[in-house]
Order: sequence, then structure tokens, then C-alpha cells
Amino acid sequence: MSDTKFTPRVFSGIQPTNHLQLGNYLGAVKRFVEMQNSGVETIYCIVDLHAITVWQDPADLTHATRELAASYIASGLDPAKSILFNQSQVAEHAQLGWIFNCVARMGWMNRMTQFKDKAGKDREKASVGLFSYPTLMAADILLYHTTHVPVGEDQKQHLELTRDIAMKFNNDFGVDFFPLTEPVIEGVATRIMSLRDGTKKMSKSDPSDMSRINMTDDADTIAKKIRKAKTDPDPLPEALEGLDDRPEARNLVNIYAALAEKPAEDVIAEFAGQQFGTFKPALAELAVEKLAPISSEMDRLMQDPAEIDRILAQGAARAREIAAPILAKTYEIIGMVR
Ligand code: AQP
Repeated sequence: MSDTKFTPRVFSGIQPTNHLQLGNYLGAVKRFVEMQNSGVETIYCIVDLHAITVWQDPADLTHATRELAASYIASGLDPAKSILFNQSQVAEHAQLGWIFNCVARMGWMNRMTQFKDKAGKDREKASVGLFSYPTLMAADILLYHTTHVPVGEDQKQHLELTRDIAMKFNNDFGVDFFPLTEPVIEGVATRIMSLRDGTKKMSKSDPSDMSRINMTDDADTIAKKIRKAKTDPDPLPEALEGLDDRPEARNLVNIYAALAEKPAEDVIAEFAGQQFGTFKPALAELAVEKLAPISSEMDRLMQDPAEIDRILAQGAARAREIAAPILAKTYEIIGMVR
């Protein structure tokens, strides 16, 4: 149930690491645009403080931040309609993040699967920031009294933690101050899988570039990656259930459906009985048709980094107007002398 005391407000963010990949686009950015165009207030962040939880070369971080801003805008986010900014320009994120470090419990944090996945076997060498990442994410969201967060499936656990933090803060201080934010995880693209392994999610940091489609890939590269995507020898089935044990085939059908903005059932109805030799070229053609205009607009925007920086600074000023009073009230509730 959504928290009706709070005015609907959408917030989400993406890390400026490597290049935006198709999973980020279909699972997140495309849905950010839909929400923006539905008329609700929307705030979209480039979460650079999250990015540095693993090592980032400074020049690469700067470039990735601008490139992600360009991807947002090229995909249809309009700085006049949505607030677009990078997290480190609004210091309140880190300030509320600290408070939430003191609200969240070690037991809760120890259950976060993303830390386990990202830290891998060498946990002792992971940064403290990587471990406390979800409290900063809770701060990103609650700093704006966000009611809805569009994200991919992998972020579900972090959204549950955000609700636990809000609830504990409200209970501890006897207030009804932070909303219980709803994750919005909907559609066919909530978990786009690797093109090389249908059991692993598509990810920016997968060592194999062939596992993903980057939003910066040109038409030939997109077509090649789809042609080489792992599949099985069977034709596409007559009904969607026929894909239950075929993760790679299911993934390609989902990608087609998300790009074509159709239910997966319609894609199956269209391609039932066809071999991948027919389906893959059709998917490649569709992907190029949808993605090429975005990547060429990104190229154009990246010619003028000063303009991107100006948009982010302006967005940050607007974000601060919302964030500062919420942080000030948080300090007051806690009893900090101002
Ligand atoms: N494969 C995916 N399918 C659907 N949605 C996805 N998202 C990520 N991968 C998929 C969604 O994209 C948003 C931003 O993700 P992020 O960059 O902040 O962090 P991430 O989830 O860790 O993304 P990556 O691509 O996997 O990056 P790396 O490799 O750097 O960790 C989120 O809404 C996420 O759900």
C-alpha cells in the first residue's frame, strides 16, 4: 500500500560506472521517462558517491558522469520536467546517509546479497562504503520523501531495507516523518540477463563485453552481439510457458518485447515455430532502430560537456531546495542543536 500522507514523488538513480547497458536502459531509464511523462514529480540522480564504493579512476568517473547524463537526456529525460543531477553536488545525501548508518542494524546489513556478490571472496579487502551502500541509497530516496522508486529486480532488497530504516526512524522518535517508499518493479525488463549466460544478470561490470549491449555500441556491434548471443537449438515455442526452462531464449524474447513495447506473449505469437536464425536478425534490427537514435544523440550532447555540467548544477540546486528542509527537520527530530 502506498503512503497516502505524502505527495507522490519519484526518485531513482544509476551509478556512473562504465557505459550504460541495455538492462539499465530497459529496466530503469526507459521507465524513468515513462514516469516523467505521466506527470508525476520526478527526480533522477547520477549516484557518483555510490560509484566510488569500488575504485574509479578520476578521469573515467568524470567522463562516465557526463556520459550518463547524456544517456538520460538522449533517452527522453527532460531537465525542464525532471530534476537531473549528480549526487555529490547535494551534500545532504551523505549527511542523511550517516544518520541512517546509525539507524540500520548490522544484522540487516549482513543480509544484503549485493554486498556478498560484489565483494566476492575477498571481503576483507572490500571498502566500508561498499558494505554501507544500502544506507546511502536509503538516504538518497528518503531525503526527498520519495513515494515511488522505479528500479530493476536486483534492487528489491535495498528497497525493503529503505522501508525498514524509515519505519525504525519513525518508531524510535515517535514521528511519522519518512514515507514507506514503494518499489516499482514492473514489466518484462525488470531483469535482463547476460547474452552469454541466461542465469546471470546483464551488468556494466561483467568482464565480457559480449555479455551486454552498451548504449554506446554502434549498429554493427549490436548486431554482432545479438548474433553471437547464447541460445539453444530449438525453435521458438507456441506459448510463453515453453520458455520456462530456456533462460537464454526467454531473455531474448523479453528484450524484444521491451524494445517493441509489447507483451512477451505477442512476441511469441509472432515468432512461434521460428528458428533463432530468423528471430535474431529481427531482434538486431529492432534494437538498432530503437538504440541508434539514442546513441547518436548522446554523441551530440557529449560534444558540449559544459552544457551537461550546467544542467547538472541547475538540477542540484533544485534538488537541494527539497532536500535541505527535510534534512534540517531530521536533525531537529534527533535533537541536534542547530
Ligand atoms: N540486467 C538488468 N536488468 C534490469 N535492470 C537492471 N538494472 C541493472 N542491471 C539490470 C537496473 O539499473 C539501475 C541502475 O543500476 P546501477 O548501475 O546503479 O547498479 P547495478 O544494478 O549494479 O547495475 P549494473 O549494470 O549491474 O552495474 P555494475 O556492473 O557496475 O554493478 C537499477 O535500477 C538496476 O536495478
